[in-house]
Amino acid sequence: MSYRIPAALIAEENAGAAPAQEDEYAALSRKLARRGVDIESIVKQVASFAVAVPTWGVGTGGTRFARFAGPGEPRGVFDKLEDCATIQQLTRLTPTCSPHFPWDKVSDYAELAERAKALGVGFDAVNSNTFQDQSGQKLSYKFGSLTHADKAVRSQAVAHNRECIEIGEKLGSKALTVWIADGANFAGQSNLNRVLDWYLESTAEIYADLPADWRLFLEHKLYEPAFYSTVISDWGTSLMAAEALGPKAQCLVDLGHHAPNVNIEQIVSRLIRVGRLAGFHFNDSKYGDDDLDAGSIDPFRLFLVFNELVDAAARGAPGFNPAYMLDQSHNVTDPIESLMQSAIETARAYAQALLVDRAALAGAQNASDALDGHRWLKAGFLTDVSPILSEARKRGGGALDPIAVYRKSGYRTRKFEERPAVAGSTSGIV
Ligand code: RM4
Ligand code: MN
Ligand code: MN
Repeated sequence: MSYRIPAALIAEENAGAAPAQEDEYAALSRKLARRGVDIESIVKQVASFAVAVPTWGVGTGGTRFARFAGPGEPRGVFDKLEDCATIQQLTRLTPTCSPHFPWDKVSDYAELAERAKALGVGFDAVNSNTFQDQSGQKLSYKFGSLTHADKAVRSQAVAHNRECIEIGEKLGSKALTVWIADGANFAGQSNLNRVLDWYLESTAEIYADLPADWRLFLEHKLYEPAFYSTVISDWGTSLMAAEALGPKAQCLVDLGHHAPNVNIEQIVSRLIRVGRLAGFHFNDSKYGDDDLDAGSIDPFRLFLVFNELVDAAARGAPGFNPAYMLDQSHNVTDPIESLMQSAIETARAYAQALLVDRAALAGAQNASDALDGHRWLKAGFLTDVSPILSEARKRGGGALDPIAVYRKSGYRTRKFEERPAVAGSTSGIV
């Protein structure tokens, strides 16, 4: 039997932390009541918040220089599911995981779905991978996949995406996320117009195979691994493609995939406006696609994104149904700790955004009172919502302090014993 954190340990640790939690929760409750906010309604909304964990995130990540493997890393998707389940067990924020193929390929998907169910996790969007050559693959993606100059390569990439949909159906997924590395390192390497034609042609074939209740998430990225141009470089190109494909195609925003200083919350607002926001890959960044932990560099930006989301939900924006996922690479931390912390920081931004007095904010905006508008926003951002987050977790059966319980449990050491290293393990992104 593989080790799982005992419920008794969570209960015991929660009991020890309860007096401080109750005191701080009561104080915040009084503070919010003075603003006319019922803390219970915020706790309820936070309790129903969910963000998917990437299966590739529970292995230690790396850079193009090196990967420093951690102890007890998952050796395959069954181990990854266990780690995802542990994150959910302690945080109650991550009921699903987002698998990546062929990294998570198995011979029996019914068995995989059953194991996930037994562990209490479901499956979110499936991710295809045509940015690497897989062993035994006939044609190479070195010069592109869905937009390769050779039709045979494009067809092979389309077939892989179709296979991802088939697998996803067996797992209960409802969306396919497509991110391609296609692009150019040299001006003149490819025709900027023709590659987009090929992208639309290839994705139209994938789109035609989508089940009726599925969505196609198109993920843009400005650069890397292509450094002169990428085919789906920005939200404008992504939106063009989504509109050409049809209503089931939407644009996925990975927070790390933009030029420095771009106003991401405004992009989010625009995509919501046209009913094309697929959802997010949350992470944080200082320079590029750094894949750092959500909220670790610029929590204010994360808050501003959630401010747009809460505003859209409040006004009942048509077609608003974003999927939330994390997409991070953990190079210097225990990935389970990073993912727990990131899920909590994402929920924190949501709770802070819920606290913004929208009527007062609109009043300031309508009166052209710039500073007051900013102050109403900041009032949400500057509220320490930690007692709300802890309360929602505790009520859901999670831990008041997930990282403390995780460390105390010795989970990582147990997994180190249970998971002897296998040669050629592919955990993490390098
Ligand atoms: C890419 C992109 C994709 C992710 C891969 C691993 O930069 O963010 O979403 O699947 O990395
Ligand atoms: Mn991503
Ligand atoms: Mn990325």
